[in-house]
This record gives sequence, structure tokens and C-alpha cells, in this order.
Amino acid sequence: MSLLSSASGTTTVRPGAFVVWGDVATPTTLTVADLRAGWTRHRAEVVFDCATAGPQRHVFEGPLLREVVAGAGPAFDPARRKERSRFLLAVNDTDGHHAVLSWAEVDADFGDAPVLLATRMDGADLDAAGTHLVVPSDRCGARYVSGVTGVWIGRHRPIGASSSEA
Ligand SMILES: Nc1nc2c(c(=O)[nH]1)N[C@H]1C(S)=C(S)[C@@H](COP(=O)(O)O)O[C@H]1N2
Ligand SMILES: [Mo]
Repeated sequence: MSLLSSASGTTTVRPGAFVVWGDVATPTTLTVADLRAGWTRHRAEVVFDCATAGPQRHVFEGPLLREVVAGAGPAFDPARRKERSRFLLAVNDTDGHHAVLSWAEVDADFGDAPVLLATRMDGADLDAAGTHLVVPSDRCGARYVSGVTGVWIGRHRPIGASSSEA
């Protein structure tokens, strides 16, 4: 309960930490140190365009978003591709910036995008600032959410779906 209220912004997640929540077996609070210790680190040299500031170049290191989210136990059968393709991800900071992705975008059987939750940016650790969403396939920088405090995963619930389907 407190995890959910933290992630939705009604209480404060402690500095540098974020909550993985939504349709998961185990809502989990993680720090950048947890990300460093718990998953294989990947590296991404990226250039993205900011509508106001122009091209930005950064080097990020950190685990794959999909592996971190998988650790919380998303409520799908990992063997069923059609079931996984219904899931959405939403990543937010504390100040109202947020970005939505589809699970299929990052799933190895679908888009396989190497989206990271960075522990380092340009050689500096992000423990104090919080993890940074890295979407190397994006041309625009808007989904490079810095200071992430929440990662939500949930199933799309179509209008009119019965409760057993929802
Ligand atoms: N938390 C947060 N992250 C954010 C934004 C924001 O407003 N808040 N803006 C995004 C946009 S529009 C861009 S272009 C990049 C800019 O990244 P940089 O200036 O740090 O290179 O950050 C992205 N991440
Ligand atoms: Mo931007």
C-alpha cells in the first residue's frame, strides 16, 4: 500500500530510490546501488535531439529495464507472447515528467530495444540523482527520464472486458 502511494506521488520515495509497481507479484523499492549489484550492466553511447537544446550526447551504463521489471514478477505468463503484448510501462520522476513504453518494445521476442535504467551517466554514478531511463532507439530525448522514482507495469484493460479477462 505504501509502495503504491509512493509511486503515485502522494508520499516521497527516498532520494535516489524508485518503486517498481503495478500488475506485479512483488512491488519493490530499489536504489541505484541495487541496480548495480543485481543485474548485468550494459553500456549505451547515445545521441538524442532536444527540441529546445539540440543534439545531446551521453554515455550510460546500467541494467536492462526489462530485467529489472521482471524481478518484480509482472502478472503475465512468460511463455505466452500474446499475453505479454498487452502490457504497458510508465516511468516517472517526482516533478511530473513521465514516459510510457510498451512491454513489447523492450521484450526480446518483439522490439528487443535495449532500454536501460542507468547507474552511471558520462562516467558519474547516479546514486544521488536517481536512475535514468535510456531509450537508445529514440531520436528525441523526451523519454530519457532523469531522476526516476517510479516504474509501473500494467495490463491494458479494454472497455467492455469481463473481469476474468481484465
Ligand atoms: N526528469 C526529467 N527528465 C527529463 C526531462 C524532464 O523534464 N524531467 N526532459 C527530457 C527531455 S525533453 C530531454 S531532451 C532530455 C535532456 O537531457 P539532457 O539535457 O540532460 O541531455 O531529458 C529528458 N528527461
Ligand atoms: Mo527535450
